[in-house]
Amino acid sequence: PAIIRRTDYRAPDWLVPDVALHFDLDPALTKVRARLSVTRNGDHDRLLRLDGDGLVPLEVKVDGRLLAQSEWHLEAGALIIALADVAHEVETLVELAPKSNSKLMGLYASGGLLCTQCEAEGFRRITFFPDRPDILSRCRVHMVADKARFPILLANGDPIEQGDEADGRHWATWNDPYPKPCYLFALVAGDLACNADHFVTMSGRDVQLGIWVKEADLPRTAHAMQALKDSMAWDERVYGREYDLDVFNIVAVADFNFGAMENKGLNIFNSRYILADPETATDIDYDGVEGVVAHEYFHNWSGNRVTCRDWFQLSLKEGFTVFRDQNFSADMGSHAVKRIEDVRILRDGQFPEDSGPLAHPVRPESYMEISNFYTATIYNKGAELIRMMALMLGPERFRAGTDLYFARHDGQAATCEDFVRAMEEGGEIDLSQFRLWYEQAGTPRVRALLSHDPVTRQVELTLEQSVPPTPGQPEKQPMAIPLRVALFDPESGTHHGDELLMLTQAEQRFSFPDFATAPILSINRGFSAPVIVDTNRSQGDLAFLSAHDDDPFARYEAMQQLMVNVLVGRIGGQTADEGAVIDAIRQTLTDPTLDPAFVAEAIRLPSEAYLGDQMRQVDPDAIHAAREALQRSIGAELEPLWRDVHAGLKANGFALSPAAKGARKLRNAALHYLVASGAADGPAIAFDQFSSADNMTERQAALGTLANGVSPERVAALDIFYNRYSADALTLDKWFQTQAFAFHPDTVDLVEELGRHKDFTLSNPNRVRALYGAFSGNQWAFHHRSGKGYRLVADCIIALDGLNPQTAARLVPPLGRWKRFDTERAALMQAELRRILAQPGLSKDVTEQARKSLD
Ligand code: B3K
Ligand code: ZN
Repeated sequence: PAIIRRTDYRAPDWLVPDVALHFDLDPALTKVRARLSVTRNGDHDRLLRLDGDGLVPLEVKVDGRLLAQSEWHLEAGALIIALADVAHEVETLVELAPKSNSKLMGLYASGGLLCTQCEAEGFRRITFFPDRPDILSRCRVHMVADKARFPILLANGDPIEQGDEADGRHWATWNDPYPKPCYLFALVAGDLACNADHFVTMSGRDVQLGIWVKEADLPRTAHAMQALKDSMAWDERVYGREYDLDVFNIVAVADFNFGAMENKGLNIFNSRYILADPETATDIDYDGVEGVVAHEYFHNWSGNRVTCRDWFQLSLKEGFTVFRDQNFSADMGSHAVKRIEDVRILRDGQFPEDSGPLAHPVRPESYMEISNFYTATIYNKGAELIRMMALMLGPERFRAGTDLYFARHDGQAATCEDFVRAMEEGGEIDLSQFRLWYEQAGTPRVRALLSHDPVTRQVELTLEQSVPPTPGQPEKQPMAIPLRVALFDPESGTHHGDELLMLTQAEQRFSFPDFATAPILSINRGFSAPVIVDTNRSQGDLAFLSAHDDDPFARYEAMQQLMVNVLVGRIGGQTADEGAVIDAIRQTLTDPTLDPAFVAEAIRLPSEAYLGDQMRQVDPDAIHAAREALQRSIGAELEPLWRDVHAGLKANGFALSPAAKGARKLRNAALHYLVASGAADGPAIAFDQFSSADNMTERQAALGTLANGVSPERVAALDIFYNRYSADALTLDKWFQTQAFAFHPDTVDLVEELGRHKDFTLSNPNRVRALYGAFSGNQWAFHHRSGKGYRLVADCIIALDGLNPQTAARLVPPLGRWKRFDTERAALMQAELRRILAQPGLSKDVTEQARKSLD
């Protein structure tokens, strides 16, 4: 397969200012007629090339004249036509079979619906078109379908007209007045019910809102609707961005490759990010709905009004939009807890990517298959880049920068460079060196050494940075790293202000005058830069910060570092003292000033994967054993406290307030430690919570806790859960996922069995992710020394590749971590990658990921 390079970008030869699409919809056979007005872009004599993927032109017309077969040809799926003048009308007719489209790209069928997914390159599976994001077209869509099976017909923009035909069919026409790239095209046809509401925008326009789902799911749409209205108001207030059409529709579908899609005026969602009620959704699910609804809504400006020039600029819309949704969610709940959660996601998902064979810059230089670049680096590291700029600029100047960006590029296909330039000009700052963040892959490491001279009373902070080599980038330049720092007086427990230091050189010293005693360093407060910081702080310093730091992230971080030090020490065979960890947890648990949601985060042990990431060679068994042992000690030493917390936080009835969510989070953490303590009544207490809970947050936490053990309650709870929810796909996913995540000695065998369960299917991406995606994130089980875990995942990738290559490719990266493991495991992982690559007819998606993973 060909490699596409960023520097090969060329402006399009032909533009398509207008397009009219006519769909004759049927799951078995859909006819698509497309009429494109095309105009020559510049003075050249190049042919018109319309991308196509698996399409056969049944008719090709130019300016109304039917072309002979000799007047066009196909080249790698694309339709090539010679045109004489500067403007023409080109018409094509193709046929599609949506019900046999298992890739879920283009037009496909899901649970009786017909729907589309075009980003990145799905539109070429619907009709011949120059499928690149820098071609913006006004689009009109006419749909005809059987009225009984498809009573609702939706597309982008505003509805114009509808009517019935004599034969039981009906039609609808939609028009989108905003020129847009074809990846934002969407249509939906089906038997859908609507949660209808409205929103009055800041200039007083009334927008009709609709969330479309299967009738039975209507009661589960209230949270999504509230999130939508909150997002609309937030974007007006915080960024001055108003919605621009008369209607905004969201449709939930069960089979979806991704979380959701921001199609103009018609967002299409994976149903797991729309449907929520206390019976089936956890608090994390509720937050996911709120965050993804906001994310897709925010794309209307950061993505749709201003789109991307080419796919190398993907983070222009994704990094910025993630940053926007993170801040929205923080405003809806707790800033402190949201920041901790986001950093955890970054460390668990992006840091490993950045240190492995698939590492790539936030603005990549090349790709084989763009679907493989919807990564944590583009999304989450990209958001951190925006966050650093916002921090360096401050709120007013950052807003001046975004105002300039939106004003200057509205209606355009822009680049990351355009964004940075708008920040520079609007925010009056020089970002020359900062641009390296877009170019250099790899997580920078900062070494921070603090020294104090009692005679001169000077404190000196020495900062050294290095960026590790990554594929294709052996040498790195020093980055511009904004670090928020404070120096604490150990006596009083206070500090003199918080400073933003700019580390711009490989090594730099900062002096602070007038300290009678050596202060304690609090650094990278708020996680101001996405870097790894090594310090010379003692366990005592960390214990101090875990009790006194007034920056919640830094306080959490001190506690985590305290735990990491003990665990990494023990994994390395040292007898590291766990007393400091237990004391810090006791102190945190009994501090009445702290938000329970923060406490729950702070007392949680670092994940096995995060611990693995701290080691040169990952030893999954030693990590598991050390972490379990520490958990048991914490549980046993503080058992009475866990009992109190667990009993004391039992709520009297369900509420979704931040306080109620925080209480559930801490209560679940207490249950977890209580069971981990080995107390004889642990499983019974968990089972009682499982049975009596009036919400999924407590029910699933109890189930997860039981699933880790081998008690009789485990079996009972899993059976009860299955019987209660087997008819509800989203909730049944939790049953698969809980078992795949479980720290149970037989997880590998259980996952193998679950892969053969009658409710398991490769055709639903959520189900695949619930079983194999979760399993490959379970370090201890996946890396079982037998290699069976690797084989199971590779078998799944091979089986899924023929159906849905995009989802198959997302399962490859865990197999690519082999360099970090012992030679036996590494050999087993490489062997599975080779076995995958040896499959005949392997997709471009999996080929790219597996090849790079072997390097
Ligand atoms: N923009 C979509 C991504 C769809 C990717 C498909 N390969 C979702 C989002 O980021 O909002
Ligand atoms: Zn997005």
